[in-house]
Amino acid sequence: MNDQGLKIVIHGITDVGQSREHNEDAISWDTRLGLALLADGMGGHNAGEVASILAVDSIKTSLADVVTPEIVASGVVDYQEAVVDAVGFANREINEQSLENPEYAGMGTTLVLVLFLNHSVIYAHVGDSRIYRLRNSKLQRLTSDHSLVQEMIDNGYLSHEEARESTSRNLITRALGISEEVDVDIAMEDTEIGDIYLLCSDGLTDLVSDQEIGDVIMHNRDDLDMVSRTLVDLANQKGGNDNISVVLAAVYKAYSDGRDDDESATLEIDMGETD
Ligand SMILES: [Mn+2]
Repeated sequence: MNDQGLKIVIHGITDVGQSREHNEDAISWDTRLGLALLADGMGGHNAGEVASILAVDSIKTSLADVVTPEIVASGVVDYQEAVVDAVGFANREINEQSLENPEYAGMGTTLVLVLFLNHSVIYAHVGDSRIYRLRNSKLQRLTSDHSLVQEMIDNGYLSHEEARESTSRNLITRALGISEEVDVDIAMEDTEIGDIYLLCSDGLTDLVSDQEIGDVIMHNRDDLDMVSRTLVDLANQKGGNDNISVVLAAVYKAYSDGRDDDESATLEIDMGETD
Protein backbone atom coordinates (compact mmCIF):
# COMPACT_ATOMS: atom_id res chain seq x y z
CA MET A 1 0.00 0.00 0.00
CA ASN A 2 1.61 3.22 -1.16
CA ASP A 3 0.29 6.72 -1.05
CA GLN A 4 3.62 8.51 -1.14
CA GLY A 5 4.50 8.78 -4.81
CA LEU A 6 5.84 5.26 -5.17
CA LYS A 7 4.60 2.57 -7.48
CA ILE A 8 5.12 -1.13 -6.90
CA VAL A 9 5.24 -3.17 -10.10
CA ILE A 10 4.90 -6.93 -9.65
CA HIS A 11 5.27 -9.73 -12.15
CA GLY A 12 5.75 -13.48 -11.81
CA ILE A 13 5.68 -16.86 -13.48
CA THR A 14 5.22 -20.38 -12.19
CA ASP A 15 6.31 -23.26 -14.41
CA VAL A 16 5.96 -27.03 -14.01
CA GLY A 17 9.55 -27.61 -15.20
CA GLN A 18 10.82 -30.55 -17.28
CA SER A 19 10.22 -33.62 -15.14
CA ARG A 20 7.32 -33.12 -12.73
CA GLU A 21 3.73 -34.04 -13.59
CA HIS A 22 2.17 -31.38 -11.38
CA ASN A 23 3.01 -27.86 -10.41
CA GLU A 24 2.90 -27.73 -6.62
CA ASP A 25 4.21 -24.16 -6.46
CA ALA A 26 1.74 -21.31 -6.14
CA ILE A 27 2.28 -17.60 -6.71
CA SER A 28 -0.02 -14.66 -6.15
CA TRP A 29 0.15 -10.91 -5.84
CA ASP A 30 -1.98 -7.80 -5.45
CA THR A 31 -0.36 -4.63 -6.75
CA ARG A 32 -2.92 -2.45 -4.97
CA LEU A 33 -2.02 -3.98 -1.60
CA GLY A 34 1.70 -4.07 -2.49
CA LEU A 35 1.69 -7.77 -1.63
CA ALA A 36 3.44 -10.71 -3.36
CA LEU A 37 3.47 -14.34 -2.23
CA LEU A 38 5.07 -17.60 -3.31
CA ALA A 39 4.62 -21.10 -1.86
CA ASP A 40 6.19 -24.46 -2.72
CA GLY A 41 3.92 -27.29 -1.60
CA MET A 42 4.69 -30.88 -0.74
CA GLY A 43 2.57 -33.98 -0.15
CA GLY A 44 1.29 -37.02 -2.02
CA HIS A 45 -1.11 -36.93 -4.97
CA ASN A 46 -2.22 -33.32 -5.37
CA ALA A 47 -1.82 -32.41 -1.72
CA GLY A 48 1.19 -30.16 -2.33
CA GLU A 49 -0.87 -28.05 -4.71
CA VAL A 50 -3.69 -27.85 -2.20
CA ALA A 51 -1.32 -26.67 0.54
CA SER A 52 0.48 -24.03 -1.53
CA ILE A 53 -2.69 -22.55 -3.03
CA LEU A 54 -4.40 -22.54 0.36
CA ALA A 55 -1.41 -20.71 1.87
CA VAL A 56 -1.24 -17.88 -0.67
CA ASP A 57 -5.03 -17.43 -0.89
CA SER A 58 -5.57 -17.47 2.85
CA ILE A 59 -2.78 -14.99 3.61
CA LYS A 60 -3.87 -12.65 0.82
CA THR A 61 -7.45 -12.66 2.09
CA SER A 62 -6.37 -12.03 5.70
CA LEU A 63 -4.09 -9.14 4.76
CA ALA A 64 -6.60 -7.51 2.38
CA ASP A 65 -8.76 -6.86 5.46
CA VAL A 66 -6.09 -4.82 7.22
CA VAL A 67 -4.10 -3.25 4.36
CA THR A 68 -6.56 -0.50 3.43
CA PRO A 69 -5.56 3.16 2.94
CA GLU A 70 -7.53 4.20 6.04
CA ILE A 71 -6.05 1.57 8.32
CA VAL A 72 -2.50 2.08 7.01
CA ALA A 73 -2.84 5.85 7.52
CA SER A 74 -4.27 5.39 11.02
CA GLY A 75 -1.04 3.75 12.15
CA VAL A 76 -2.89 1.50 14.60
CA VAL A 77 -1.91 -1.80 13.02
CA ASP A 78 1.47 -3.44 13.59
CA TYR A 79 1.88 -4.99 10.16
CA GLN A 80 4.64 -7.37 11.14
CA GLU A 81 2.23 -8.77 13.72
CA ALA A 82 -0.55 -8.83 11.11
CA VAL A 83 1.67 -10.83 8.73
CA VAL A 84 2.65 -13.33 11.45
CA ASP A 85 -1.05 -13.71 12.38
CA ALA A 86 -2.06 -14.22 8.73
CA VAL A 87 0.64 -16.88 8.24
CA GLY A 88 -0.35 -18.56 11.51
CA PHE A 89 -3.99 -18.65 10.42
CA ALA A 90 -3.06 -20.18 7.05
CA ASN A 91 -0.88 -22.72 8.84
CA ARG A 92 -3.81 -23.86 10.98
CA GLU A 93 -6.12 -24.08 7.95
CA ILE A 94 -3.66 -26.33 6.10
CA ASN A 95 -2.97 -28.38 9.22
CA GLU A 96 -6.71 -28.90 9.86
CA GLN A 97 -7.33 -30.02 6.29
CA SER A 98 -4.41 -32.43 6.45
CA LEU A 99 -5.87 -34.00 9.61
CA GLU A 100 -9.42 -34.17 8.22
CA ASN A 101 -8.68 -35.63 4.78
CA PRO A 102 -6.54 -38.78 4.56
CA GLU A 103 -5.42 -37.87 1.03
CA TYR A 104 -3.98 -34.61 2.39
CA ALA A 105 -2.17 -36.24 5.32
CA GLY A 106 1.24 -34.69 5.91
CA MET A 107 0.86 -31.94 3.32
CA GLY A 108 2.78 -28.75 3.85
CA THR A 109 4.27 -25.79 2.06
CA THR A 110 7.04 -23.24 2.16
CA LEU A 111 6.13 -19.57 2.05
CA VAL A 112 7.78 -16.30 1.13
CA LEU A 113 6.03 -12.95 1.03
CA VAL A 114 6.76 -9.24 0.70
CA LEU A 115 4.37 -6.48 1.79
CA PHE A 116 5.23 -2.91 0.77
CA LEU A 117 4.03 -0.12 3.05
CA ASN A 118 4.91 3.41 1.98
CA HIS A 119 8.71 3.54 2.17
CA SER A 120 9.29 0.16 3.74
CA VAL A 121 8.81 -3.50 3.05
CA ILE A 122 8.00 -6.37 5.37
CA TYR A 123 9.34 -9.72 4.26
CA ALA A 124 8.64 -13.13 5.76
CA HIS A 125 9.59 -16.70 5.08
CA VAL A 126 9.19 -20.31 6.15
CA GLY A 127 11.14 -23.12 4.46
CA ASP A 128 13.62 -22.98 1.59
CA SER A 129 11.93 -20.61 -0.83
CA ARG A 130 13.96 -17.40 -0.94
CA ILE A 131 13.82 -13.63 -1.18
CA TYR A 132 16.61 -11.63 -2.84
CA ARG A 133 16.95 -7.89 -3.25
CA LEU A 134 18.83 -6.13 -6.04
CA ARG A 135 19.75 -2.59 -4.94
CA ASN A 136 21.97 -0.58 -7.24
CA SER A 137 24.36 -3.31 -8.41
CA LYS A 138 24.23 -5.53 -5.37
CA LEU A 139 22.22 -8.71 -5.08
CA GLN A 140 21.54 -9.68 -1.49
CA ARG A 141 19.86 -12.82 -0.22
CA LEU A 142 17.48 -11.67 2.51
CA THR A 143 16.40 -15.08 3.76
CA SER A 144 18.26 -18.01 5.26
CA ASP A 145 16.81 -21.38 4.22
CA HIS A 146 15.08 -23.42 6.89
CA SER A 147 16.78 -26.54 5.64
CA LEU A 148 19.09 -29.26 6.86
CA VAL A 149 21.95 -28.16 4.58
CA GLN A 150 21.64 -24.52 5.73
CA GLU A 151 21.95 -25.73 9.34
CA MET A 152 25.04 -27.71 8.34
CA ILE A 153 26.52 -24.62 6.63
CA ASP A 154 25.77 -22.53 9.73
CA ASN A 155 27.50 -25.10 11.93
CA GLY A 156 30.53 -25.28 9.65
CA TYR A 157 29.96 -28.83 8.40
CA LEU A 158 29.30 -27.89 4.78
CA SER A 159 30.42 -25.19 2.36
CA HIS A 160 27.96 -23.36 0.09
CA GLU A 161 29.40 -25.33 -2.84
CA GLU A 162 29.00 -28.69 -1.09
CA ALA A 163 25.45 -27.72 -0.11
CA ARG A 164 24.50 -27.16 -3.75
CA GLU A 165 25.58 -30.73 -4.55
CA SER A 166 24.08 -32.36 -1.46
CA THR A 167 21.40 -34.99 -2.05
CA SER A 168 19.63 -33.81 1.13
CA ARG A 169 19.43 -30.19 0.00
CA ASN A 170 15.64 -30.38 -0.31
CA LEU A 171 15.03 -31.46 3.31
CA ILE A 172 13.40 -28.50 4.98
CA THR A 173 13.21 -27.93 8.71
CA ARG A 174 10.15 -25.67 8.74
CA ALA A 175 6.94 -25.64 6.71
CA LEU A 176 3.36 -24.44 6.95
CA GLY A 177 0.74 -27.07 7.72
CA ILE A 178 2.77 -29.79 9.38
CA SER A 179 1.90 -28.82 12.95
CA GLU A 180 -0.46 -26.52 14.85
CA GLU A 181 2.12 -23.77 15.24
CA VAL A 182 4.59 -22.31 12.77
CA ASP A 183 7.67 -20.22 13.42
CA VAL A 184 7.87 -17.39 10.86
CA ASP A 185 11.02 -15.41 10.13
CA ILE A 186 9.99 -11.80 9.60
CA ALA A 187 11.83 -8.54 9.04
CA MET A 188 11.25 -5.02 7.81
CA GLU A 189 13.51 -2.63 5.93
CA ASP A 190 13.32 0.74 4.20
CA THR A 191 12.96 0.59 0.44
CA GLU A 192 14.79 2.69 -2.13
CA ILE A 193 13.54 3.66 -5.56
CA GLY A 194 14.88 1.11 -8.04
CA ASP A 195 14.92 -1.80 -5.58
CA ILE A 196 13.88 -5.10 -7.09
CA TYR A 197 12.77 -7.95 -4.83
CA LEU A 198 12.76 -11.52 -6.11
CA LEU A 199 10.74 -14.31 -4.51
CA CYS A 200 11.62 -17.77 -5.82
CA SER A 201 11.26 -21.48 -5.19
CA ASP A 202 14.12 -23.99 -4.91
CA GLY A 203 13.37 -25.13 -8.48
CA LEU A 204 15.21 -21.94 -9.48
CA THR A 205 17.95 -21.74 -6.86
CA ASP A 206 18.94 -25.43 -7.05
CA LEU A 207 19.95 -24.87 -10.67
CA VAL A 208 20.66 -21.17 -11.18
CA SER A 209 23.40 -19.51 -9.13
CA ASP A 210 23.07 -16.22 -7.27
CA GLN A 211 25.53 -14.73 -9.76
CA GLU A 212 23.33 -15.75 -12.71
CA ILE A 213 20.18 -14.54 -10.96
CA GLY A 214 21.81 -11.16 -10.28
CA ASP A 215 23.04 -10.82 -13.86
CA VAL A 216 19.60 -11.54 -15.32
CA ILE A 217 17.87 -8.99 -13.08
CA MET A 218 20.58 -6.34 -13.63
CA HIS A 219 20.43 -6.60 -17.40
CA ASN A 220 16.64 -6.56 -17.69
CA ARG A 221 15.68 -4.49 -14.68
CA ASP A 222 13.12 -2.38 -16.54
CA ASP A 223 11.29 -5.42 -17.90
CA LEU A 224 10.15 -7.72 -15.10
CA ASP A 225 8.34 -9.94 -17.58
CA MET A 226 11.65 -10.53 -19.36
CA VAL A 227 13.43 -11.18 -16.04
CA SER A 228 10.81 -13.77 -15.05
CA ARG A 229 10.90 -15.58 -18.38
CA THR A 230 14.70 -15.56 -18.56
CA LEU A 231 15.10 -17.00 -15.05
CA VAL A 232 12.54 -19.76 -15.67
CA ASP A 233 14.09 -20.55 -19.08
CA LEU A 234 17.55 -20.81 -17.48
CA ALA A 235 16.34 -23.32 -14.88
CA ASN A 236 14.57 -25.33 -17.58
CA GLN A 237 17.71 -25.34 -19.74
CA LYS A 238 19.65 -26.71 -16.76
CA GLY A 239 17.24 -29.63 -16.40
CA GLY A 240 14.12 -28.18 -14.80
CA ASN A 241 13.91 -31.10 -12.37
CA ASP A 242 11.43 -29.29 -10.08
CA ASN A 243 8.67 -26.73 -10.42
CA ILE A 244 10.14 -23.27 -10.99
CA SER A 245 8.55 -20.08 -9.69
CA VAL A 246 9.61 -16.46 -9.55
CA VAL A 247 7.84 -13.28 -8.51
CA LEU A 248 9.54 -9.91 -8.97
CA ALA A 249 8.47 -6.70 -7.27
CA ALA A 250 10.07 -3.38 -8.18
CA VAL A 251 9.85 -0.02 -6.43
CA TYR A 252 9.43 2.80 -8.93
CA LYS A 253 8.44 6.44 -8.74
CA ALA A 254 4.75 6.80 -9.47
CA TYR A 255 5.37 8.93 -12.55
CA SER A 256 8.06 6.83 -14.20
CA ASP A 257 8.74 3.26 -15.11
CA GLY A 258 12.14 1.91 -14.28
CA ARG A 259 15.16 4.00 -13.48
CA ASP A 260 18.29 5.41 -14.96
CA ASP A 261 20.78 2.60 -15.12
CA ASP A 262 24.47 2.73 -14.68
CA GLU A 263 25.24 0.30 -17.50
CA SER A 264 28.88 -0.03 -16.49
CA ALA A 265 28.14 -1.20 -12.96
CA THR A 266 29.28 -4.68 -12.02
CA LEU A 267 27.25 -7.04 -9.94
CA GLU A 268 28.12 -7.78 -6.33
CA ILE A 269 26.73 -10.77 -4.48
CA ASP A 270 25.94 -10.97 -0.78
CA MET A 271 25.00 -14.48 0.35
CA GLY A 272 23.32 -13.11 3.45
CA GLU A 273 24.15 -13.74 7.06
CA THR A 274 24.82 -17.29 8.04
CA ASP A 275 23.97 -16.92 11.69
MN1 LIG B 1 10.45 -27.05 -5.07
